[in-house]
Amino acid sequence: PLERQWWHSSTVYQIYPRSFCDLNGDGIGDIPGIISKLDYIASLGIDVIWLSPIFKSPMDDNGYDISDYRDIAPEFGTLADFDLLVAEARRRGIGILLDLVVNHTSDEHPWFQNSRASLDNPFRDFYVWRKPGPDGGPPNDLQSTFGGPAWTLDETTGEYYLHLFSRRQPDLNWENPKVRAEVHDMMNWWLERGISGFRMDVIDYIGKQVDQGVVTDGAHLHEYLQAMNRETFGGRNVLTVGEAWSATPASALLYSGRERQELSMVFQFEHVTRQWDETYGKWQPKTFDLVELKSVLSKWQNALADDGWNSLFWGNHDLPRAVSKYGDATGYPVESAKMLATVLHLLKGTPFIYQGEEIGMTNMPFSAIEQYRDIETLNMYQLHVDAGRSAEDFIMGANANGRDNARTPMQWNSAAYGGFSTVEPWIGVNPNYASINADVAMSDERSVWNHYRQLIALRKSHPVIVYGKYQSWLDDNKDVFVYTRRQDRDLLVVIGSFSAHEVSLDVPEELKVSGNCLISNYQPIEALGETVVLKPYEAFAILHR
Ligand code: TEU
Ligand code: CA
Repeated sequence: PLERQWWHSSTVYQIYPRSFCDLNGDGIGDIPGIISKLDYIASLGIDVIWLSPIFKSPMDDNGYDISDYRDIAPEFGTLADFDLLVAEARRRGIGILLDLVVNHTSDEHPWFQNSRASLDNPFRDFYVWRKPGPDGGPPNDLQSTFGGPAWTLDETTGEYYLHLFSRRQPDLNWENPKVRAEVHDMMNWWLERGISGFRMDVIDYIGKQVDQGVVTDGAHLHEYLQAMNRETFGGRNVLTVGEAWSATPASALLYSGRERQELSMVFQFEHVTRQWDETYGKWQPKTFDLVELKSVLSKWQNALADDGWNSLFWGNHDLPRAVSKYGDATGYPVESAKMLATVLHLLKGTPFIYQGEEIGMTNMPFSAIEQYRDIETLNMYQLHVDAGRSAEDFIMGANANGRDNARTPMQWNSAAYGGFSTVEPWIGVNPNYASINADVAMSDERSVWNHYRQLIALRKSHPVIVYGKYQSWLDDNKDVFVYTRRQDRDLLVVIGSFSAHEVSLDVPEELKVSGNCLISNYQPIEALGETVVLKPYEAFAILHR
């Protein structure tokens, strides 16, 4: 039987602190800025905030390279600011998730400074060191996600160290029980400060078996997660979500199965990677295919129907803006953003909203590589150009799928820099800030923001949305997503058109029902007959009892 958890009916809001709100006028978002926007977040109905990393860091990867796990990056504020944020959020019924980045640290972390100092330093085995290969080169051909070999030679000791991300993000050696103990200790230190859980960065990597070339789903991965659960958050009623790009429905059940004592849920990315080119990955976007997207979403809904739990998201700080990726940011920005919200938030699972998604923020039309900030984009640009690919082609790919699309400053109002800061921010502001911003959104009851607010409230008032059995319909229809949720006498029919044209839909016999229209992005529809003609990106949900 499914034991009910508080986070089953919660909605999580992800903040990328660097780009959320700058209160001290240095062009970089900060914690006092977040505190100043808690009423905005609370009025949306949010239950939990996930903060991308706020810890001390040289910011090589904007904080995903941590040099001190127990202090706040000065550009974001102080520990006192953080404690105030936790208290002020709790006062509004909002919990704080921290981003646990423990597959690797920054190369400026004292552990690594020690580890690289000498072969016999006590911290040597906190990281993954190997002798050069027979040709004097890297020990094996593991590659970094950010381009190039995953090994860098350290002159001092003449050995290579592993970094599956940037060379300034050395991988911790999780086979070392001292590493695991230090991580557990640090996690408890933060749990004692009143946080509500963790988002766990590339957690599928921590069981890596380097000499076998195994990076994800290593032999000890779930053993480490069960130990982490036992030693830290297990006894507390907190939320844990593991980022696992490698997750499959089968492995997701290992991470989030109710009897597993591991995590609450994982972020899986199959709906993202299916849209990537086999050779160039995300830098060569494929044309959008709704039938494929629906089949992936249905697969995951069905796989975790009776055990485990899904996370639901379109975007995050690594992904392009939802309305640009899956909707129609030029033709029907408001209708398609609302449609995307509707079809995602009425699925079974916990929805995650990425900052700005709730006001329909769009991708950023950068035209030159100099405007980009993301280390992944800059590294891959260099590799593509060195390999003879045209800069224009790469920029087109970065415009479509680059991570900086999600990292332009949050748009608060029509003042300079979108009200994010009083000075030129660390990255360009989207030129559409005067029309797409929180002020405009909150004052317009037909706004994307209000549509999200309604969806978040619906989840709290209708158990069929939280626990209803999912069934997809018309799977081969290339324009429309149709699914139902069923619980006791409640039948929820959800329909969303992904087309910019009018679409006539033949309604399946079982769905010819009438009821209460819970939400719609045009006029409410209360009954379904033989056919229904859907306007561009029309979406609605009918609750039939
Ligand atoms: O991302 C994991 C990760 O692999 C992504 O970088 C993804 O593969 C890539 O963006 C797709 O092109 C996590 C964090 O979310 C990301 O921001 C960090 O850069 C990365 O780990 C390293 O900590
Ligand atoms: Ca600031």
